[in-house]
Amino acid sequence: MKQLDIDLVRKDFPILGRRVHEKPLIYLDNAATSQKPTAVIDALRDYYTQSNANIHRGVHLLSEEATAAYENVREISRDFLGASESREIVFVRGTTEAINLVAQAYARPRLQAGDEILISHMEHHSNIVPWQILCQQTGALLRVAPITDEGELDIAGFEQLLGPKTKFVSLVHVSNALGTINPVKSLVAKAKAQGVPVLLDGAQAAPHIAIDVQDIDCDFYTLSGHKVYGPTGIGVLYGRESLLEEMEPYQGGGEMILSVSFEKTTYNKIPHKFEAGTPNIAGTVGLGAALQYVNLMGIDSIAAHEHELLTYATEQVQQVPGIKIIGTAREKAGVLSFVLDGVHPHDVGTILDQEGIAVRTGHHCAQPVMDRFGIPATTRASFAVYNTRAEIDRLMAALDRVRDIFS
Ligand code: 7TS
Repeated sequence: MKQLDIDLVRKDFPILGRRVHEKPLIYLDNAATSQKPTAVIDALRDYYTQSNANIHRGVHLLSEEATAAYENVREISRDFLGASESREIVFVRGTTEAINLVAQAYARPRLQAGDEILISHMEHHSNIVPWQILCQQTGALLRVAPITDEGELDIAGFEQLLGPKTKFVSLVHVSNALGTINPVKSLVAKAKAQGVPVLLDGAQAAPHIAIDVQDIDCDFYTLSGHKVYGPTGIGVLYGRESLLEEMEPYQGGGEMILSVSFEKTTYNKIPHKFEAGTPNIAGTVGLGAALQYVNLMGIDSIAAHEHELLTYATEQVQQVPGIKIIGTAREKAGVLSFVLDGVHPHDVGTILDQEGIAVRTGHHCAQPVMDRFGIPATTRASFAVYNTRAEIDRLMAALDRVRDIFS
């Protein structure tokens, strides 16, 4: 594993040079979206200045170049996720669309009233609401595995809910609100032992830890490009080949068909069957550049750096009187959520912003997590490869200022 030179890494991210309220930007809102390296920005620019064309249908050179670039990212994504076949990689808008696709195209035709879908109490809304919609459509029931006071999945509780009625399991790999890394391999094994397919929401895992879908043995896996240094509006759904083959299309339109007549339409092969219409070609090219950028640094080196930052920030925050960390799991990725006695998180966020520090405050689209801990919101600092200890020191100084103002 190589040791990263973070000063050099920071030079790859032009936005880190800007000032906010006359202070140097300290960007600690990476779980919402990460900043983009020059490699990604250049890939988008190069695509539009050199190769822009619609894909898969042109015989002209630009269309061939654009198609090759787009399909090459399928291969990069396959490799990034450890999938065996590039046709198991479906490009989508992001994790939200990926989960909705699986809920509607896989689960919906296979569920009956009384069947159960099992999720956990630490899911992002995008891994709750699509299943609630599905339950309304089918009469299936949503079951929610409990979490502990530390913010870990309660494994016994999960096992208890995993029963003969469970027809689908959908779990977050890394929690965006708590930072918890779930033991997905063993959870998948438990579900598979009962013949239940599993989707893993990898939106917060992809930027921080190595993923190998074959080793994990999940059936579906999702990521959002914009959280892993890529553009917005592009993400990946991995689906096990045999399941994708069985599934009906999600949306109809161009690209997803082989032939159309008013009497009979036949569908394209996977993965194109799930990519109706002109896709986000430029975004896909940008995603490829982002994943290659991550590969170049090494995901294990990124993880090690972020782990060190998290450990340091956790130690520092614990020394601030009146602060309580929400999410103290043994295995965590770079998320530090906390509440400060007597100060609303929005006020914390506003004062930090005045200091040039971008954090997120609120429920982080995980309201049930807030309910579980009996709080309306947290302040969340979330780390990326370009963050430094010095930035955490500035965060701590700014938190002192917050306490001075409110004392
Ligand atoms: N799942 C998890 C675990 C997430 O953190 C997010 C976004 C999503 C799904 C949805 O991803 P999208 O790209 O489709 O929007 N999380 C956050 C967040 O923590 N703050 O803003 C967005």
